[in-house]
Amino acid sequence: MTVLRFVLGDQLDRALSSLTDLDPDADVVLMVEVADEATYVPHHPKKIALILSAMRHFAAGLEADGVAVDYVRLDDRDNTGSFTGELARAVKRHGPDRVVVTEPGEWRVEQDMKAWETALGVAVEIRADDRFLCSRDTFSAWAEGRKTFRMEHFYREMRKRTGILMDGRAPAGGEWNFDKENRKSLPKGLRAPGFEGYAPDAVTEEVLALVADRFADNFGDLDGFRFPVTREQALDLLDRFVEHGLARFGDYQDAMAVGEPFLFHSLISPALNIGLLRPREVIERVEAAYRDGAAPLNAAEGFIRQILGWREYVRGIYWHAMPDYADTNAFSADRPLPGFYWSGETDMRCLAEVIGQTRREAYAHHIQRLMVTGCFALLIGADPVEVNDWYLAVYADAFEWVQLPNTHGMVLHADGGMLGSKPYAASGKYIDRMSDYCRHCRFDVTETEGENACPFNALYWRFLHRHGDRLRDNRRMAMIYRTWDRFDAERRDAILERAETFLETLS
Ligand code: FAD
Ligand code: DLZ
Ligand code: SF4
Repeated sequence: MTVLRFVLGDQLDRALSSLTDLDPDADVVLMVEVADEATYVPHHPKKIALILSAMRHFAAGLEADGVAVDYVRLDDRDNTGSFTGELARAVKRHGPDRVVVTEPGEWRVEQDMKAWETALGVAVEIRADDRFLCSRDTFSAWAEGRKTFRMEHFYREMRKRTGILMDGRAPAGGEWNFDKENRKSLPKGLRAPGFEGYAPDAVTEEVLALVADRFADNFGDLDGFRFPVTREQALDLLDRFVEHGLARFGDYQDAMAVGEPFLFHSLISPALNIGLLRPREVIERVEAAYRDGAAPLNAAEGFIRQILGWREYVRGIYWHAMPDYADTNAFSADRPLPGFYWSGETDMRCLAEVIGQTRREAYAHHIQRLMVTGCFALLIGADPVEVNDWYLAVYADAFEWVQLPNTHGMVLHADGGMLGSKPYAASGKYIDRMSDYCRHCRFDVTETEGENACPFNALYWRFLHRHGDRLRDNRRMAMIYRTWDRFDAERRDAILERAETFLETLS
């Protein structure tokens, strides 16, 4: 009795639900490199290299343990280019009694998966992905009957349910959230640990050559590839973060600085999202560091909230609200994404810095994604579909279950407030407070009108003005509308004119 166990490129975990009852004497593990997955958006070459290299290392590890792996390479002659086509060929090769898979991370792939049994004439068992701490059913039960969801409520439930960072029934330290302490800008002279990374071995070198050959025209540099591609390397990255980054993670979580792409962030998201690390082990490691006195509570709580809270929350929303979620566009935004998102060529230093770093590293930290590239897209009214495709393509950790709710929900508020209570709209003042970008910019962050004024400022007021019908009644925005209303008509007109003149330069 042969079971064909189909493992996808973001499921590289030996404890995966589809592998738990693997019989090495009878079963075959199928892994396939396919063109469809490499091209459904123009992924950053480092992201493609990461996934293919990690897949090849994972397959080699299984084989070393005596498991039969049927591995199809991207350049194999008869490769059909799709999951469905490759599974069909493998079913013919092996004649399995059944196929076992773990549910995928993207809705479009799940639709294909659900059709496999009928299309291929073989039993297909789809198992839940238990790498997450909140199952899809548990999230749906929590969401049932709520019109809007709030991460903070969900997060507290998760803390209580899992016992993570709890002292009995109370949150560790007496508070659920230490965010107020986590908004410091970077003091002069403080050095970040940097990211040394992992030198490519022969397997990765072969993948790099393939990616250079096939995806050279995609946005992004392949040079300097150093992501972890094995579980051992990913665990080492986690160790390094806990040792060198965690203690300061809380304080400087929102800070940004010229030439400092990583600061005190963990950089574990690509490894986490493809299965090389499990969220629970990451959280437990960080909680242990706090309990041992190696990290303060604001750092440990701030970090754990990102994984136990945000990461689980956005996944829950994704599966709860798809497929309609992808079409949401509450502000009817329809401006094409400016070309400089792909070229990096702009005088706005904040955007040039974040896009340049994204091109080099396939990485930007959360505040860069949210308050620089994200906030600008929100303020100009960029088309959510184009914004979405950009984020899905350019980051090594981007998979739709996590990227789409962050883009449509957190950044663009396209979902009308399902994920968050208000849009993260901000003027240049926020970027100036949290970074040194403005000091290196040709625009003046203190000005709102005139051609040298920071574009974020006038765009911010224009955004509020245009969407007053939706946002004025929001309690959290009342104060800012009072400020706008206090401006005299002449000033309001001058600001709106500055915004329109700037927008004309984008087309
Ligand atoms: P750290 O700052 O060290 O945080 C630790 C971990 O917390 C991350 O590795 C990640 O797993 C988790 N995390 C933090 N914030 C979030 C969040 N908002 N949602 C989900 N998980 C979170 N994250 C992705 O993993 N993939 C994406 O495609 C993605 N797209 C994003 C798009 C936008 C517009 C925004 C605003 C955020 C997006 N994020 C995404 C969330 C966040 O920016 C990244 O998880 C983080 O920058 C990864 O870097 P890090 O591992 O150094 O994170
Ligand atoms: C992103 C990606 C890429 C670039 N290539 C592959 C691949 O060749 N084979 C594979 O199994 N997975 C790949 N992936 C990850 C898939 O896109 C991901 O598994 C689905 O989107 C489901 O989350
Ligand atoms: Fe960005 Fe404005 Fe600051 Fe320039 S002045 S870096 S455009 S926020």
